[in-house]
Amino acid sequence: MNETIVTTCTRDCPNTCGLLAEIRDSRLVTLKGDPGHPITRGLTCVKAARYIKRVYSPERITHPLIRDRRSLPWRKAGWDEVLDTVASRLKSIAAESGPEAILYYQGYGERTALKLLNRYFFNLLGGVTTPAGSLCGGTGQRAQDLDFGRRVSHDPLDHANSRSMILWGRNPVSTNISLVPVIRKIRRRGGRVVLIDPVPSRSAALADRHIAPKPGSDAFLAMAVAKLILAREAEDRDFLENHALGANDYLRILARHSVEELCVRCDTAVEDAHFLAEILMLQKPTATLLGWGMHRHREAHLSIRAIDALAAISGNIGVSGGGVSQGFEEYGPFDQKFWGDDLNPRRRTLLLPRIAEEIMNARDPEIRMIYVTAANPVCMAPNTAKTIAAFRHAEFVVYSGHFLDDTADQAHVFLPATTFLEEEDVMASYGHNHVGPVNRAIAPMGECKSEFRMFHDLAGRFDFADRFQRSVTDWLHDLCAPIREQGCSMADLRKKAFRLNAPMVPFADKSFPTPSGRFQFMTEFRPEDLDRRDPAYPYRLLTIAPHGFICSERTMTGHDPLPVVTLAEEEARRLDLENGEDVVVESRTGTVRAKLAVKAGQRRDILVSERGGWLKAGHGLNRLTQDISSTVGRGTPYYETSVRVIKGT
Ligand SMILES: Nc1nc2c(c(=O)[nH]1)N[C@H]1C(S)=C(S)[C@@H](COP(=O)(O)OP(=O)(O)OC[C@H]3O[C@@H](n4cnc5c(=O)[nH]c(N)nc54)[C@H](O)[C@@H]3O)O[C@H]1N2
Ligand SMILES: Nc1nc2c(c(=O)[nH]1)N[C@H]1C(S)=C(S)[C@@H](COP(=O)(O)OP(=O)(O)OC[C@H]3O[C@@H](n4cnc5c(=O)[nH]c(N)nc54)[C@H](O)[C@@H]3O)O[C@H]1N2
Ligand code: SF4
Ligand SMILES: [Mo]
Repeated sequence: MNETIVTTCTRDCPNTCGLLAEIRDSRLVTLKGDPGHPITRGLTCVKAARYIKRVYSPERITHPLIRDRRSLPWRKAGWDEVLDTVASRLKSIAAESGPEAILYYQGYGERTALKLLNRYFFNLLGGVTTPAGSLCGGTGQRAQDLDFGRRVSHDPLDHANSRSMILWGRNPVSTNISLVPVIRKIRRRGGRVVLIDPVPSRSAALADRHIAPKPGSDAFLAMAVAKLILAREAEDRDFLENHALGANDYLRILARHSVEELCVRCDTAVEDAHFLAEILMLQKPTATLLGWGMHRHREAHLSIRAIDALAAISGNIGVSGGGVSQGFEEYGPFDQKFWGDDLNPRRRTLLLPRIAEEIMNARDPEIRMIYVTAANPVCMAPNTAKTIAAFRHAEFVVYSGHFLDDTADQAHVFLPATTFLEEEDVMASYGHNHVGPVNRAIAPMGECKSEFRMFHDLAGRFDFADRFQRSVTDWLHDLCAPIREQGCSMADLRKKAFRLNAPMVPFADKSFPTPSGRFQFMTEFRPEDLDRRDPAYPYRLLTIAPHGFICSERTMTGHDPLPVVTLAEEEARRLDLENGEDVVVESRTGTVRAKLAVKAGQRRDILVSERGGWLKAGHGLNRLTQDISSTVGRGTPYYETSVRVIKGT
């Protein structure tokens, strides 16, 4: 029998595509973009088709596993045995040491409506320790909160009104496919598109010009361009005088530096700054899209705030087709009281960017148990050696997921989770304003359970069972109350995506939820904060989004034997290294063996690689990264890591 199921991709991806899953004889045969979805418009990434292989992969774990010690091999077990074991550990540790001896670590793998209930479960348990901060976009979010009061982005549909676009550290060809046709249209209309990225990413081909500043130095470029606009008296005076706070302070900061000096500091040609200024003056409105790579620097807030300031000076705030857009709140449309955070006094949080140290240093109580869902921190958190030590410090680790990845290797129990194709749920997006249905396309593989079902069955072993054990339909009805209030019935939401009542153009009335009610310029800036260097380690390690995978969503067989690191031709020559040669990459934190790719036209001060390869497959680039926190926003400055490259042995 053939059937087509309308569903929504739940992967960690800003597109949150509407999908059509074609089922033949109960088997998933194709996954295509839904032509009826207003953002997807039938277009998805290469990873969508590949996901079918992941669902049916022979490496996928489709039955629960258990072991008494990490050194022992896994043993298959029934759900009753593993859930009994997990429940008894949760109970005994909470009774002996208090629930804060348990760390609940929820990753970025799947952020659906029902996933709110994971934390609800732990709050019913008494409230456990959770991470705070971000491995992803925390810095940018906080920086934009400071400027706008709240980070709110332009609806991607509003980019149809843009005359020009700046892709500021974003790589849509790999990470935001639905934006690609929008970008092409801007150029077809005669508008300019510029990519600003130290790396010549795949998206360079989309742009009229690729500007490659020194990593982490974008603030200087944004300031140079602002100065050029001011010099021509082309700034938006009305906005600066009537809708902004701190404009004069910011103009004074700009006055301290010349355009030439700023361009030297970001190692960009003055001509490139002129090119950007021309676009901002002559091709209004300009949409600026911030990527996530921008965040992964210690002082990233300064760059993001300088970019916001540039948009303000050039008259692009609160204007259709303009704006500085980064992303949306993927849990925003759901009723957040179901996190259950008000059930207990505030519980302990651990700083995510320094999670390993934080776990090891936690006292009263110590962290005795870690429960991981939809995450692979051993691979994806910074400083792998420390992360492994921290996981080993815990006496009991539960891992819920799909594959035996680096984090599963540190666990005592493996709970096999369904993929979104085996689930019923609702998904909102961090890349647009549509929520969509997650409809079950195929039956759960083997004995896999959705995370909701796991917590539902676990709850049955506790005295709060009746508060958790409700049907998926009832829970979704309640979780989606704010969506229903906007006029979308649950029946409609099962059929197709719904556009939330969110602004197309944020701040169109020029009022901002800041303390002053105005846009707030940054009023302090120390250039030396952005100029850190370590002469012994000359290259910034940029571990960017792979084209064919999302982060560590891979399998053992899906890896090259070694990670590939890309270096500029001139540097390879200087170091007497050849394309394809084995090399060793060293940082102050660790060492990784890799294969060298030599690239003409790449900046000389960077080493580029794809993030997410597994440690156990010989990759594990986070062995090199340092576990520090960003100055603002508790983000993780992965790209603050400097490395050197030497010949392999
Ligand atoms: N194919 C694929 N898609 C993905 C993902 C994936 O791994 N693979 N990951 C998902 C996730 S978790 C996220 S957060 C998003 C990320 O989506 P993007 O932000 O589009 O992708 P990134 O590769 O993280 O970063 C984008 C670019 O930022 C650049 N960059 C680094 N430092 C700087 C800087 O100082 N200044 C400037 N101007 N640019 C800089 C990098 O070189 C990189 O090319 O994509 C999501 N989608
Ligand atoms: N060096 C370096 N490190 C980085 C980054 C970088 O740029 N450089 N980027 C950072 C970024 S932006 C991010 S977002 C983080 C990501 O860090 P993580 O969230 O820890 O890692 P992912 O690799 O996205 O793994 C998500 C896992 O969730 C699983 N999963 C998917 N759906 C479900 C489900 O329903 N239930 C369960 N239980 N599991 C599910 C997937 O199979 C996958 O294994 O990594 C960060 N790490
Ligand atoms: S991974 Fe991203 S682009 Fe690919 S189908 Fe899913 S949401 Fe769409
Ligand atoms: Mo991310």
